[in-house]
Amino acid sequence: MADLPVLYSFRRCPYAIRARLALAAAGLKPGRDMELREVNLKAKPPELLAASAKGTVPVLVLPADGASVIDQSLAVMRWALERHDPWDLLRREETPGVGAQRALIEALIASNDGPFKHHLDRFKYAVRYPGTDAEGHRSAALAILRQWNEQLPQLGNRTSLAHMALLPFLRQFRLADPEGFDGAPGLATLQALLGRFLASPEMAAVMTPPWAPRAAWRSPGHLFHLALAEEWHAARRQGSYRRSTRCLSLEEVGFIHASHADQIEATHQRFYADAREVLLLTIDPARLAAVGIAVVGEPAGEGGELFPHIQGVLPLEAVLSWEPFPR
Ligand SMILES: N[C@@H](CCC(=O)N[C@@H](CS)C(=O)NCC(=O)O)C(=O)O
Repeated sequence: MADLPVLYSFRRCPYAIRARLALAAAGLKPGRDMELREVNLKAKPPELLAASAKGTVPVLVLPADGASVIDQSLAVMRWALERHDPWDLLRREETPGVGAQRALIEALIASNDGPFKHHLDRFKYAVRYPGTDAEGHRSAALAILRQWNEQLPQLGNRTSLAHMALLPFLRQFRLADPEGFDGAPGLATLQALLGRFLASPEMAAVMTPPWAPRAAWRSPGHLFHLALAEEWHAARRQGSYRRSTRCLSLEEVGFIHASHADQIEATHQRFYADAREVLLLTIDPARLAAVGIAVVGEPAGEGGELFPHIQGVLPLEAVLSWEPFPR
């Protein structure tokens, strides 16, 4: 897949959903037309950060195009639809009144990405905004939705860029309080539209593999360590992790065993297959280097394959995330 575009995505992110909807509408397929890398936002791959330092998804890297990078969801949508737009989502066909439709599409997207998103975040994630008036933000969001309820029908019965750009955010709003949304007065058109969108094959397609793999892509730029869950949780309480591998400590071995992305499964099979609760730790080698801990590639096992060996105590802050393994 060396020369294919790479899409960094996150299954539930509304920005990534809208990008995937447009890419799919343009007839593109993961595996065939692009490599899709599902991102764990707690352990962002260094390749993503090298392409776009702001570290948000979606990001589309176009290797055939001098490795140019598109790191805004709307720009990814337009890139896809400018290639192929079978439903005229961009409203490029010159039909009567289409100029007004294009202007309305822009206005709706600006309303979503600006004020609606602002109120959505403060209503849905109120705990992240201490002292916020969640109910006030919900009311403000509902006032915007009542405008959309009148405006979206002006785009006719056909789906447009605005539908794809807005509905993933409306989905999020509804998820925060489904009964509240479904029962809100003055939103009948929007409620029906969202219902159809959520049940649509287009939406189902981009929420399941291959558009939305359940497992995050494992970067060759990260290191991985399999740990017994109880030992990792004890380490978190104590402040540092000092196990080398199963049944052996750092003090006994002299280093901590680790794996590259493509070595995890075999390591698990060899040493942890019968263990009850195993966690896969994702480690940032840059954070090890920052505190002076070296990683040395050394041969292990019969084949002499090189494995990364961590030369010291594993600091908790170098562990970006942990998850049950196997999933
Ligand atoms: N303006 C960007 C916003 C994308 C964005 O904020 N995505 C969120 C996920 S929904 C993200 O990646 N956040 C980074 C993080 O959580 O660390 C776009 O349209 O692509």
